[in-house]
Amino acid sequence: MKLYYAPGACSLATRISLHEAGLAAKFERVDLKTKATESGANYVAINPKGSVPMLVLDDGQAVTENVAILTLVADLEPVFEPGNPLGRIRLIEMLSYLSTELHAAFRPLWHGGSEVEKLQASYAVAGRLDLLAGQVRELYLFGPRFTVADAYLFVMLRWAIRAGIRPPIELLGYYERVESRPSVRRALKEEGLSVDHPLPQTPLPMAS
Ligand SMILES: N[C@@H](CCC(=O)N[C@@H](CS)C(=O)NCC(=O)O)C(=O)O
Repeated sequence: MKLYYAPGACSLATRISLHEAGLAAKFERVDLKTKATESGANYVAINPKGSVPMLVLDDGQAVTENVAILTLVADLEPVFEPGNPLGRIRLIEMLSYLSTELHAAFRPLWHGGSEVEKLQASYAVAGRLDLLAGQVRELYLFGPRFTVADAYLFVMLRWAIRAGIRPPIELLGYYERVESRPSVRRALKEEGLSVDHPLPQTPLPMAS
């Protein structure tokens, strides 16, 4: 397998999940601005969407979209499946929320939104993190088992911290718990990312 990624981007969730699953893969960095890969290829010619992640399977089939890729990795490693009757469906439900509601809420922060749009986005992210904080059961989103959804939420929390959005208190311990997993440490190191992110103390300004 080969994962096309950008350091610290949402593709980090796939790298963490591959490591958790013990699945070997090659990794090719993509410059999201120039769309050049580290081997000098034009990424848009490889993936017309131009976004990461993209996972190329050993038979050459390419899979895009976080929800599909993370579900695929979970299918390859059954330990990821939440241990409840609707396990796989609950996992897809959570991945979909993370993708369409939380991940999407960040966009104005990264893509040149106005100050008002950025503040609105910060509140949207904070609200969605609050909702998710209520879903952490025991250690992780689905109880004692770490799943691909935790890998995705970890990356979103990392972004929130970088953007100065204070995560709900319940998610601070969760963040540190996930960050201390060997798969996560390894993935951060491989992407040249710091493990110690200071947690912001300043609340968001009041919305007008
Ligand atoms: N719909 C895609 C979106 C992935 C996405 O937003 N990737 C970002 C990095 S986190 C990206 O590649 N942005 C650059 C671009 O889309 O040109 C998915 O869920 O996988």
